[in-house]
Amino acid sequence: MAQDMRTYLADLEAAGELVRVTREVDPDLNMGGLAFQAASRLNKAVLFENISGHPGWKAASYICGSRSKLAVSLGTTSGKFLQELRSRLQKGLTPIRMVDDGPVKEIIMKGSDVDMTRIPFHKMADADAGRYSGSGMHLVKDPETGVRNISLHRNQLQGPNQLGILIAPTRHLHMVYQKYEAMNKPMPVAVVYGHHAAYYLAANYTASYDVDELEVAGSILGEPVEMVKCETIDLEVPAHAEIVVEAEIPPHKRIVEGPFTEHTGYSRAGAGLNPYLEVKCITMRRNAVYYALQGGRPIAESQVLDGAPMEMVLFERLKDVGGFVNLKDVVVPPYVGGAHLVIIQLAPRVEGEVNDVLMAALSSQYIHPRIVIAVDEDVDPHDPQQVFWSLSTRCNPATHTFVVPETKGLTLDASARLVSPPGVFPQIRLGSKMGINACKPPVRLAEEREEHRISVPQGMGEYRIEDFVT
Ligand SMILES: Cc1cc2nc3c(=O)[nH]c(=O)nc-3n(C[C@H](O)[C@H](O)[C@H](O)COP(=O)(O)O)c2cc1C
Ligand SMILES: [Mn+2]
Repeated sequence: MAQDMRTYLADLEAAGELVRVTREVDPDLNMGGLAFQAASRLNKAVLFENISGHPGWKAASYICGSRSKLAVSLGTTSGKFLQELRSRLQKGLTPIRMVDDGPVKEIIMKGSDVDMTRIPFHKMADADAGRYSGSGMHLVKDPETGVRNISLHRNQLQGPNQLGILIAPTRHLHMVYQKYEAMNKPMPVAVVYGHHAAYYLAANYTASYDVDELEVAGSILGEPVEMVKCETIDLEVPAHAEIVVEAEIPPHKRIVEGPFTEHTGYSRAGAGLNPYLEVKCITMRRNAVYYALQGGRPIAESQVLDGAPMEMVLFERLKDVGGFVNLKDVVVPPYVGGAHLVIIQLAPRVEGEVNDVLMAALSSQYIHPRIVIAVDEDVDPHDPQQVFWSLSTRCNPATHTFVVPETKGLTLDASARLVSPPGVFPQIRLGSKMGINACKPPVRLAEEREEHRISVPQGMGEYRIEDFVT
């Protein structure tokens, strides 16, 4: 049986990771805040079953909102999640399978029937311009090679058949759009709202430009993705998606989009004149469940979704720097906002090795990381307290840090200087990078390394306070 959003929701519920809300909620007033509380206070995903103004609709939030939930999607545990993801991807790509029909065609709306306002997009934060979606996987094809790409982009509800979009420069979608703009042709795009988490992991995995990310999705799913032809544009879409929106992005046309609260917690960066989608057709399942992904800090689903593939890709890259690195872990902390800060754990072997690894972490296919902290094998990179302790006791700022000025900045990084005209697409920022070595001296310098051994309170491990308290 094809794995889809419904099988994933059932698996989450069985694992105790999902709560249901039957009381009426309102997409403009409280859906965002309630979803956020379900995640932050209950650590649960939530299924809203009664949405004001949207009879018959259900919407799910935070289904990819923590490592333990993503682990459910791969049938594993949080601790084994990255290993499982890596082993599924190491099996290679899984070609798609074309089918003639699928559940996503149960309802088809074209022409004057198209009405995006029927889908319960919601206002996520106080600063937002209105209702948004963060769960749309944008599927496009390179006009020259036909290679498919999927990536998540925010969509502003701008009218019954118009959606705003933010396309950060250097994204694969931007490369494809630039090719269409050069031909002065509209870019066909199919947006998938709601599917199994494996699709979302594939959409956030930055594969090489020449890799079809639906074949990546198949490998993560462990079964070929079944695809059906679109009704109005020359693309194929996953047959078991909840909702598919068929659209075109016209060339060289812009409209004001935003503000919208991003994973940084800020809303202005990225907003301004941006491209938009003209919706041609909506196809969906009967009783479609909308994925009301919630943006903003401190637990942005985007941070969890972006973070997991990033940790895996960076681990693969860093372990081979200079031939071999005694690399223990790579952590994109879910609490920092925007994956701009990454912590790596290693036992350096020789002098200089840490800086080589830091540089590689700062210049991968991901542009997000701009501060990377290296800690040693006796410091838990998941524990902020231990990382801070390591920074304060092992990092001599004059000799253990470096800054690279003038590097590519992320569009959403408000701290990076905007070098293109304000509010004009594409927004180009100039940032910088910092590497911080909070490791012990390398293994080669045994004496100096020993000087940094962490002392243990006397008798720990042999005596238990419980046995002494009367
Ligand atoms: C929830 C979520 C929302 C996102 N929104 C945007 C967005 O609005 N614009 C953008 O350029 N990238 C956005 N991203 C990041 C890209 O989707 C992501 O980096 C993706 O891997 C890029 O695909 P590519 O490597 O094929 O270019 C978002 C990511 C997540 C998880
Ligand atoms: Mn891509």
